[in-house]
Amino acid sequence: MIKPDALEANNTGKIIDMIIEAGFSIKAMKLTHLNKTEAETFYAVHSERPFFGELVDYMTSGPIVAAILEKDNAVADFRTLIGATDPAEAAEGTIRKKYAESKAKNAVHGSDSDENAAIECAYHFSGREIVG
Ligand code: IDP
Ligand code: MG
Repeated sequence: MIKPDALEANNTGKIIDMIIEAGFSIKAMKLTHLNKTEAETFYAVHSERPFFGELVDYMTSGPIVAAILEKDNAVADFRTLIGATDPAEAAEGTIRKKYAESKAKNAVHGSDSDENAAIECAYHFSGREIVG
């Protein structure tokens, strides 16, 4: 996902360019606006964390772009491309180093495992058959 802060700052196109330049192919993409229930469901794994309310408020504060990306070693390579959760700790040249506002408003989401990627893809694009 490209998160609300990045859309608000008009960084969507630059972030998509970086994703394509890094060798990912876009298999599906949409602009959407999560409601509270959707954000709570998507981030249910974090429901006990102290920042959960802040995270849900932020993720519902504006539109997002959801995408399904394909690449060999996609999960690990995408996390390398986006950088650490906190932009202050993200490596130079990463998406979060360039475009994240803060540890909370950090421009992009990446799945943390192949299993969760499949769940998250289905969450955003349910009913759509993902080929290849
Ligand atoms: P990740 O996005 O790098 O995988 P996670 O630890 O899975 O990081 O956290 C999910 C999201 O929750 C982060 O991307 C960020 O938006 C938010 N978040 C994580 N830690 C904090 C925090 O300490 N304060 C506020 N928001 C946070
Ligand atoms: Mg995570």
